[in-house]
Amino acid sequence: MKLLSTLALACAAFALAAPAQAQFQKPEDAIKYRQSALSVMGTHFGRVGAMVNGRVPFDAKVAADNVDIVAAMAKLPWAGFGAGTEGGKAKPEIWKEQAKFKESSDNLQAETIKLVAAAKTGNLDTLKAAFGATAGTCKACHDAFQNK
Ligand code: ASC
Repeated sequence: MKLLSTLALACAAFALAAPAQAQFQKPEDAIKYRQSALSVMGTHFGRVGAMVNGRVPFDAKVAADNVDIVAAMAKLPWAGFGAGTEGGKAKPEIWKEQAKFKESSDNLQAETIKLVAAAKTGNLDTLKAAFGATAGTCKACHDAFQNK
């Protein structure tokens, strides 16, 4: 029993210490994971965009629910860009300019936190401004790090 719990603790410690890419069995799994998170994020950001751009009526509750998902998704893709996971639409610069890439992902996450706060106000103009700022971080990162 003591041996088992020691083993369990050792496994847990290893899992916590393991680098992010070790969470994926194959590079393709990491690529699929980051593309999936970005795709879900884009879907829900797009639903907010439709309201912000007047293509669908503004509904504050729907907007708030969607930006919550955007903010949650914004945390995820980065673990899927570990060493040896080059591919997809990712430019090699991601691995050559890691500090800049990290800064880009941090910018997005910071803006999505503001976006969540903006959606909670229920004010469309406030939401519009935060949506634009968030979209700016998407674009900046795509311009620098995504092959078209
Ligand atoms: C979106 C989406 C993106 C960003 C980007 C902003 O809705 O899917 O990748 O906005 O187009 O420029």
